[in-house]
Amino acid sequence: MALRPIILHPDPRLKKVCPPVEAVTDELRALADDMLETMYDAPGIGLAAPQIGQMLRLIVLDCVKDEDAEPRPIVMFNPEILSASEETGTYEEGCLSIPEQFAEVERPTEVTVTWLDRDGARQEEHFDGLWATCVQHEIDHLNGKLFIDYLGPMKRQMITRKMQKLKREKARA
Ligand code: K1U
Ligand code: ZN
Repeated sequence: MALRPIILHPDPRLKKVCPPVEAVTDELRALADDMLETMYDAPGIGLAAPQIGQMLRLIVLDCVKDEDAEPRPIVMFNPEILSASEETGTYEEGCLSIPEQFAEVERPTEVTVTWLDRDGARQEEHFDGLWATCVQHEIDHLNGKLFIDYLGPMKRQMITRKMQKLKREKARA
């Protein structure tokens, strides 16, 4: 297993729609393991393949925040939202590709998602709370959408400018 560098916004790879995975192979299972390791190391509660420059529909998540509770890593190939609640809620979201920036985003509070698991078997599950927010955030990454795309143009531009500055500073260091 290996840690993968996380791509920072702005980057054209974070704006692309990713194609589906055709088959779940050993190589893709190894990639998913690297993504989980990278997510836990960050630390984060989710990670999408394009965030490490892999342009395919793969996300990982584990929204168990209590350090004393059992972790619940989930690997989803080709995840799809089957239904979303009419009820919406706001959560202050962050993103590993936009470090130290947070903003309230409104999304459905509950979603039902289907995906292929690491054995290539079809799964379906209903998510609420932070799990629902996180899985929607990660699926957005597969469609080239970032949480800042839900904000007004002024806020989005302010965050993008901060990130451009951060990337310039990192490139000089
Ligand atoms: O996709 C990503 O960039 C990961 C992102 C997921 C996410 C966070 C908040 C709302 C929706 C989706 C993160 O994990 S940011 C880091 C974070 O939220 C966190 C880190 C450590 C402990 C708890 C949360
Ligand atoms: Zn993100």
